[in-house]
Amino acid sequence: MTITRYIAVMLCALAYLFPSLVNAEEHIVNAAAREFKPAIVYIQPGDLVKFTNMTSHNSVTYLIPDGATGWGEKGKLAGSSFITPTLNTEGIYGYVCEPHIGFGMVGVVVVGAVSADEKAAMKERAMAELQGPFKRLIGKINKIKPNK
Ligand SMILES: [Cu+2]
Repeated sequence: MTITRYIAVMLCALAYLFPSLVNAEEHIVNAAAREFKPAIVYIQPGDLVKFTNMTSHNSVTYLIPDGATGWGEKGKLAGSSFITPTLNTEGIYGYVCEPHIGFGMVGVVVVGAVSADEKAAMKERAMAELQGPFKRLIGKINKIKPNK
């Protein structure tokens, strides 16, 4: 077996064993003047989100599903663009732009399938845990369309 063929076979095996490495999709959210566009994105487990135009903004999760890992660093601007880690845990992720939270610059990422009950549970958590302008995330959670 030539080395080229060996490498080709190994790559096919890797793609078969770890489909998320191959199929991971990058979803773009643009930071407009005072809002994220789109403010609600639906992605698949293993995908990630890239925030663009972030020079004067940040993106920090304030609500994440149980067992999930969020993103962003509190109190710090994101730089020109910012890419989340691979999002593997299904559920609703609520994030805010801290400098513009007063303008309602918040968004949600829905990973995988979310039921109406899960949406309601996350809304309840948001109402219990979030303070002041951070409660603006509740409005975005309200607009999520359950998909299971
Ligand atoms: Cu902002």
